[in-house]
Amino acid sequence: MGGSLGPNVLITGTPGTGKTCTSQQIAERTGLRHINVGDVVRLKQCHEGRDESFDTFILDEDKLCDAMETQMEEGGNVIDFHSCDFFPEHWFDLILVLRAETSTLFDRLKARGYSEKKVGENVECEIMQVVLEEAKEGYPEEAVHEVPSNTIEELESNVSRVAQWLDAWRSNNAD
Ligand code: DAT
Repeated sequence: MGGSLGPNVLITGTPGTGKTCTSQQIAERTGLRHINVGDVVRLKQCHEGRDESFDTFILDEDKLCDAMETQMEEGGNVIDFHSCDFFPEHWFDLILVLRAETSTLFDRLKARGYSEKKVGENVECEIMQVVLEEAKEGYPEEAVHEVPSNTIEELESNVSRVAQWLDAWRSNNAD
């Protein structure tokens, strides 16, 4: 699959697991275009306001998919978002689900200035493997890879893994 500019890679995981950091490094290393979906939601107003009790945006999923569609169909993107069950399945060729240890995630989210409630909800989400289950339900088993993201070595290994996968994809799909 993939579009004229190559495949699309999704980097997903609970907030704080390292999606943005990992996606940025993948983009620098491979030339894939980084789409931070949270930024698209804010800039293109793909939401119906904020849910104050959860301190998050209420997503307008259809509007978000419309806003991303042209670039996704072209391919050649690395997408970073904490949820993936509403994207069209054919958009993604490879899905990495980043995982972090509870104490690591707790420290990162605290450092981000999240409220105790929001830190607790996200840590619980990680322990319950919510994002992993969502990815497994929505995408073919062989496309979904669960990887640890606690240390800089693991970050580098995850970036290299995507770069190697992409090299193989490019040579398999060369004219
Ligand atoms: P996300 O986009 O999933 O919310 P992020 O990329 O903003 O997460 O990372 C959160 C913080 O953790 C940020 O300060 C960078 C750091 N970090 C991310 N992945 C890491 C890793 N594998 N090792 C060490 N620090 C990491």
